[in-house]
Amino acid sequence: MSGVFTRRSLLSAGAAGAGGLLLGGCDRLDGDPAWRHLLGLAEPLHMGAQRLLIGRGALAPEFTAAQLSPVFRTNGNTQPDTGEWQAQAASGFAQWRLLIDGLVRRPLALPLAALQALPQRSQITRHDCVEGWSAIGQWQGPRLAAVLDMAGLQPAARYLVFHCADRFGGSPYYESIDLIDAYHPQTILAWRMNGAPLAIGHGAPVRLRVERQLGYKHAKYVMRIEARDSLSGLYGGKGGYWEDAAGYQWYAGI
Ligand SMILES: Nc1nc2c(c(=O)[nH]1)N[C@H]1C(S)=C(S)[C@@H](COP(=O)(O)O)O[C@H]1N2
Ligand SMILES: [Mo]
Repeated sequence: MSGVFTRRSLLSAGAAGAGGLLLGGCDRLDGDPAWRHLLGLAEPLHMGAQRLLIGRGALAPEFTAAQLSPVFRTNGNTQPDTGEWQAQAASGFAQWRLLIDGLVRRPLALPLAALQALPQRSQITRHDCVEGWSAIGQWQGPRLAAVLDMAGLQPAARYLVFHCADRFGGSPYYESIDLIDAYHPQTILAWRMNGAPLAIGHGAPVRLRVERQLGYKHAKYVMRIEARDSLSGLYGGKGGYWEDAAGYQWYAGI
């Protein structure tokens, strides 16, 4: 996690590596995005460090059915209190629609059946909550990428915001990710968990699984996915409920 690498240790590691590179020609170093990052020219350290050292495209570990946790606890809100979601739950989510809007060419309102009809991905992964617990579960759903391709992102789109049905003290839960995580192969809109439709407590009818990040990024009760060019001006401006409310890091890569 973020505490492992300091700017100082990265700079010295980079300097050591640079010695070898320099032998091969310093022009190569100048254009190297990783090196530009170490010089402080690129994005914030934590996110850049992950991309540099292990790659943001790397897969999260997957497990076997024998390794599934016997109990996968619920956390945070376990039942939205908004009337719209409650009415939809009462009718088995028959009227539920996932809205895809913002910077897309074709705004969509997808019923659950449309998500179920897309090619499915199933993965057994470990969920890590910052509060200090982990659990291994199986998740199934279409890749977020498939839904984004249906809607067609506009060129200015940089972030996907997940608007949820639940609130804490009147503030809606929301989360956001960038396009690297949105198109990551393990980023799915999960409607099944452990071989059964997603339970209410785990985010029915659909939740985000963004397996390379901590638990709070995995938005439950997703109602709307909004493509944006910036996160500023949205609620507290930090890109997520816990980021705004408690200073959690927006990029929660593990
Ligand atoms: N909409 C919404 N999504 C949420 C939360 C929440 O309270 N509301 N809690 C987050 C946190 S902190 C964790 S650890 C996981 C918990 O998921 P689970 O209830 O399936 O264990 O959901 C995340 N996504
Ligand atoms: Mo969490």
